[in-house]
Amino acid sequence: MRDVALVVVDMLYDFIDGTMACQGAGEAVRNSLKFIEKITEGSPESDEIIYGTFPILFVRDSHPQGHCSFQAQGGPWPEHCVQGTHGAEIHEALRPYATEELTFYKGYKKDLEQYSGFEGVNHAGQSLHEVLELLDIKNVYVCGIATEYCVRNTCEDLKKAGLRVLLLQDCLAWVDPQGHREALAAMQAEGIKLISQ
Ligand code: VGL
Ligand code: ZN
Repeated sequence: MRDVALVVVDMLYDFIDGTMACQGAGEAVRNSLKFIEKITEGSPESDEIIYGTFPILFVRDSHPQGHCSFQAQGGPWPEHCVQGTHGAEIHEALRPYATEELTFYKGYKKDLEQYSGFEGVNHAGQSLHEVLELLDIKNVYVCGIATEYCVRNTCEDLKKAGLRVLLLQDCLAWVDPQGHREALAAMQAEGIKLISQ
């Protein structure tokens, strides 16, 4: 199982209980944590996935003040995930699994909306895509928020790059229930595999 990774998209306080609190977020965090606990156990002797051999990559929406996606600037969204605020932080239950090298920021340019985490960059300037290639990852599990926006765009870019994408459908939260269902159906039709853990 050395070519498998998990990508956790935008499990940040503003999307969980903040200015853009999404439906299902509490469940999504609990189930993601369960999944992570499952994949990080096992022993070197077994075929199980071993802690540390299963990279967990985190995507973080990270906006400057006055970002173009905010309503005050004529965008569609309330102010959210402003750099340096609590709302932009990864949920504390998941944070122990995040490392600097495997945390990728997006939406940090004032005039650019970036739903997909694919081109997100870490502090060393490497993109998520680049790091997945360096790690020789062929299969990615994806969980996160919001299904219709950042999760969908990230999954589609991963799929287009030739990866096998396994979407953890119990580990998602959404802006709108119908939008969530439609996004799942569309992704499934594109060859993204929906799985329940
Ligand atoms: C997102 C809207 C604006 C997301 C981010 O993470 O899905 N949605 N910024
Ligand atoms: Zn955003």
